[in-house]
Amino acid sequence: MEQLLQQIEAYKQEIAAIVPNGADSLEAYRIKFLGTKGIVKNLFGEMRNVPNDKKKEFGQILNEFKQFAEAKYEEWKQSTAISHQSSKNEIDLTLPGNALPLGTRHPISLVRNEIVHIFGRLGFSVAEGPEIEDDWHNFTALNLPENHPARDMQDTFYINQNPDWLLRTHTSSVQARVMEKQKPPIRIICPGRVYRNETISARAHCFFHQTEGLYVDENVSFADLKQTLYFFVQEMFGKDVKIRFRPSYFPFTEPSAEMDINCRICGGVGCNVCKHTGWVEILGSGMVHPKMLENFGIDSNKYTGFAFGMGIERICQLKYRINDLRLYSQNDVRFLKQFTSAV
Ligand code: 2U9
Repeated sequence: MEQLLQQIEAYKQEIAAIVPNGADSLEAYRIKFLGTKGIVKNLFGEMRNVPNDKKKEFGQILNEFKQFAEAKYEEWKQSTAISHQSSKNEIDLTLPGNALPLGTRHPISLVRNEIVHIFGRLGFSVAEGPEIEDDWHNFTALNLPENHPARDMQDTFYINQNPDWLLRTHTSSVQARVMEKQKPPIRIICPGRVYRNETISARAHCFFHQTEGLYVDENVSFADLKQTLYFFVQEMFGKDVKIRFRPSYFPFTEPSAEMDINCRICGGVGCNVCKHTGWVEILGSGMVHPKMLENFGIDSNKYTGFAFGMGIERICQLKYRINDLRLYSQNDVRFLKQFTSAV
């Protein structure tokens, strides 16, 4: 009995001296003192050698020792958990950073910005106007007579509450608003969204984007128009681009011309985009109709001007080979993330 008590005292001192130092030695401690073949279990086994009259006293001493050994185990376990937690919270500066998913600009925005940039270098500034327009700015002021097919309900979205209001069918209405307020020289481009009552398909959509341009000053000639648009396509598609003009008709310009470039998709050999002609139409243009200048109080004997209009989706199609108009508005990330640019 005396020997056992001395032994217990020695174990107690051993336990008290322990400084908790990690999960591995904690487990070794548990096995040594509290395991199924551990010291506490063995000491309880010694009960059978203790005289009956001392059994109760020895039992109490053993229980106290067991609690002492278990308390050390709990204390150790807790300090290990805390140090594990704090090491988890430390920032490891050697780890690679988390990549932030960066968005990309929409291809329509990219091409719009590029158009603005190119014409900006020629002194054109951007003018904007409302998408909900009145009949005067969208049609009447622009020489589009009462019975013009574009005014038809089939082609134009009218606003129910007021038959004079509509969703603009072109950004020419912005030019009209500028001509109303500003005297020449006028040198503007008008990029923006326009609406037409079309059934959505690969080749048609109920909204699309345009950039129109207007230059009114003294001595503006058709040669200026040609050179300006030639500069534009060279900047947009490369110096090797070829152009051709075909006579056309627009109510707001006289004479009018459509401009083609040699097909950027097939290089002129012939493909679906150029309908096997080697040429694709990219814009309409012309000298501002004198009647139009007079409509806005500009002296057509003193001033002349040129104007043009193009669909941004069309330029996008040729630049990025996008053959379905619906892709522009579906917002499929697999489509959108392919486009990157500096502007
Ligand atoms: C004013 C004076 C002149 C704008 C012009 C075009 C030719 C033209 C279309 C091409 C394809 C638009 O995207 S499209 O459908 N545009 O062909 N637009 S001249 O002329 C104007 C406009 C306003 C006051």
